[in-house]
Amino acid sequence: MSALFRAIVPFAVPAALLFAAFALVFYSAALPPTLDGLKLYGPYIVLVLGAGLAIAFNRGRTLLALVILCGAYGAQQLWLQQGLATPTARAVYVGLTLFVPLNLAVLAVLPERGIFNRHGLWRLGAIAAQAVIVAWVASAGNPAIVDWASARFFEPLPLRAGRIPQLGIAVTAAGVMVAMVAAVVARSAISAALAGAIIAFAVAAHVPNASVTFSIFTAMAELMVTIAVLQDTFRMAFRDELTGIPSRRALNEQLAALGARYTVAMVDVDHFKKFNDTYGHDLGDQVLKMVAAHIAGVGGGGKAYRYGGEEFSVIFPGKDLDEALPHLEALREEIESYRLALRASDRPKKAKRTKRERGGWRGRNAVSVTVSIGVAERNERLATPQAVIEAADRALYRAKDKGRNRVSR
Ligand code: GH3
Ligand code: MG
Ligand code: MG
Repeated sequence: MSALFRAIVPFAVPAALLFAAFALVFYSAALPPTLDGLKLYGPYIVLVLGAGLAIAFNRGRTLLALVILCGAYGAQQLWLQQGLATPTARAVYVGLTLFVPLNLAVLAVLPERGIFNRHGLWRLGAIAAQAVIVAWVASAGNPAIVDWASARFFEPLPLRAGRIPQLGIAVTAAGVMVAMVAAVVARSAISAALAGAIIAFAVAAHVPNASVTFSIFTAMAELMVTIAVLQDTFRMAFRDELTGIPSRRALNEQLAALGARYTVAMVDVDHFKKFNDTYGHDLGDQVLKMVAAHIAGVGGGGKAYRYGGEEFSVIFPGKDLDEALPHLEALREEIESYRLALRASDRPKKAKRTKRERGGWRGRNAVSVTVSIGVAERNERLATPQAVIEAADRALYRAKDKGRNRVSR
């Protein structure tokens, strides 16, 4: 349930803005005439807002998506208002319906590489090259390419009413899928926004000569990628990048909001320095992800945070120590019995066998780790979150002293 919820969350804003776009178009005639300028200049206004934000946060993909969407709107204003009767208009239209969804989908899977560097320049150059190709096809008056690109490849498709060529529909559908998968896999708001932007652009392109509709839908698409900057920035601030669980900053906010009864556990991976030395930092990272996933799944309403390095915190709001203990004990056992499979390249060279390995503690093709846990609850003596954390830390040291792989209070 919560996994499904997490997968859906990034799509909430694009879905709401799509809905808003339909509502705005539906009621646009009823809007006061003083808003007419807004209807036609919306995409330019959002471009300025969004580009400012994208530059301030160094978000190259957002800036390029804004350029693409606003450029498409500019092209609509220049060439498509009179419909698709002329060869130029048809060439521009076919170019837009192919290249806009294609590029937005590509941006959804590309890594973020910032703006003012050679990556940004290359990406901008690739987009400009496509614009040049469309301009060349349009001005050379070569209808053969346009005819081919807008051909009806698949006759029985019941899409006669639409103007978007079948090739464009195929690119749109594939682009939406690709962007959605990227959004779910990377839990990325910008990829989700790009999926929404492809859909919004398809609606706009469906009515190429209806300027207000085109304007509203492209402006909403721009708004999607702009808001995604804020969502992704928020996520970066409050989620730990490696493990994907909430970060120290989120922990501090949670601590400040706690009531009079809660329990704090500090979890520390045992002998982790040695693990890194034996298996390398990359496998160490993988183990940290695995450990974090287990801690995040702890029962009893415990909330997991990466405190730093190989240390994690679990907060049990409203629970006392005795209520939290069984869940922490279960967590410790779960991590102890979990085996992480090794690829051949991860296996240690023969010289680097550790003592624990020889003791049969690890299998040959799998590794495992243990954790020590210190627990403390709030009471009259430990009245502040800071004091409770320190007490949990002291309990953690006792767990280490007693031989590790245990829960101490
Ligand atoms: P102990 O059982 O006493 O906790 O021993 P330890 O080796 O785990 O303790 P120590 O705090 O000395 O070592 C922590 C190690 O965790 C040091 C560092 O190499 C490793 N570490 C911290 N953060 C990361 C990380 O993000 N990735 C990886 N791979 N290792 C990390
Ligand atoms: Mg440590
Ligand atoms: Mg440790």
